[in-house]
Amino acid sequence: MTENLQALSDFSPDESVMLKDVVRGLSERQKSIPSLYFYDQRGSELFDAITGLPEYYPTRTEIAILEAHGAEMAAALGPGVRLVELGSGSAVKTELLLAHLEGLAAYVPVEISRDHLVLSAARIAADFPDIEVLPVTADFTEPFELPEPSRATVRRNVAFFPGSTIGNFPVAMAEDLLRLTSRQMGAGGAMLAGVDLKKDAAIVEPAYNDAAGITAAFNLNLLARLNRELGADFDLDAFRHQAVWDEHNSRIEMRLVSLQVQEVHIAGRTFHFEAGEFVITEFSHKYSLEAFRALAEANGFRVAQVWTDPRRLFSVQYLTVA
Ligand code: AVI
Repeated sequence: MTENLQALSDFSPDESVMLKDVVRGLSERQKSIPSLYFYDQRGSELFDAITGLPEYYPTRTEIAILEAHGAEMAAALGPGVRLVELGSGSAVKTELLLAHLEGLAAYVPVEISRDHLVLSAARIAADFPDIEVLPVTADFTEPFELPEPSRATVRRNVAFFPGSTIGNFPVAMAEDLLRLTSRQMGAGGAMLAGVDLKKDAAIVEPAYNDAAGITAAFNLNLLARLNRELGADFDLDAFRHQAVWDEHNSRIEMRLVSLQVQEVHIAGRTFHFEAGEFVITEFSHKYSLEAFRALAEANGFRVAQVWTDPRRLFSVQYLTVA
């Protein structure tokens, strides 16, 4: 282990939470499964493959914005920052930002999955030997304690939340997360967030219905995971991936559609599916700049600066605690 990397204490998230979440979601009239369960080992690999697809514009566009404006972002953040990354799966983006930040007090990646966290924290610590890396295993939608750096003084806390993961939260949960994060970062704090922008359905829909079928495999992998980890008996050939643009709610809705009348069993419970009935597996909200400003400003932040690409597909937004 490198000297600048703090060891992690043991933390095992409650496995029965997944069973509870899945049973609750499948018991509703409109069945759903929380999208956070996409990301087992295979799901994370498939998501990585998605980010390189020709139709999937968000990742490469956000990286281009960080490449073009990373120095301005670092200047806005200033020295003495404790940079708290919410979710730590975004290697390239983090490195692009860290490369510009001078006098960082500490880098604090926060992740629920210990395995992901150990790998990403070790990589950053090795690539940036001068940065103190203080990983935290926690669910960042709940309050958690910020670790203190041993060598530097913290002048301000800044949350880094790239990837438009905020778009995967239902709006009420995005509001809760913004409020909680503004409180956690505290007075003088800020947040640098990647936010996918509202655009023509002709661009958004293909990003979630790629020709190579990787997003379909990513969606169906959720059922394979439930079979393996919860002993469910989903027939993967009896469901199909669907992703539709919902203009009214300005979001992509990912679904798994039942191809026939069928029953699925999980932990002694039976779930009935009609032919054509679907399970919602993910929302991916796309915000206009005005809509995101209203969301941020009603929930503890002020939009201080926004960077976008020339086609205005994606944005990186610097929000200061109000
Ligand atoms: C992680 N998240 C921002 C992705 C998105 O675009 O909403 C997840 C994803 N789902 C299907 N493709 C990618």
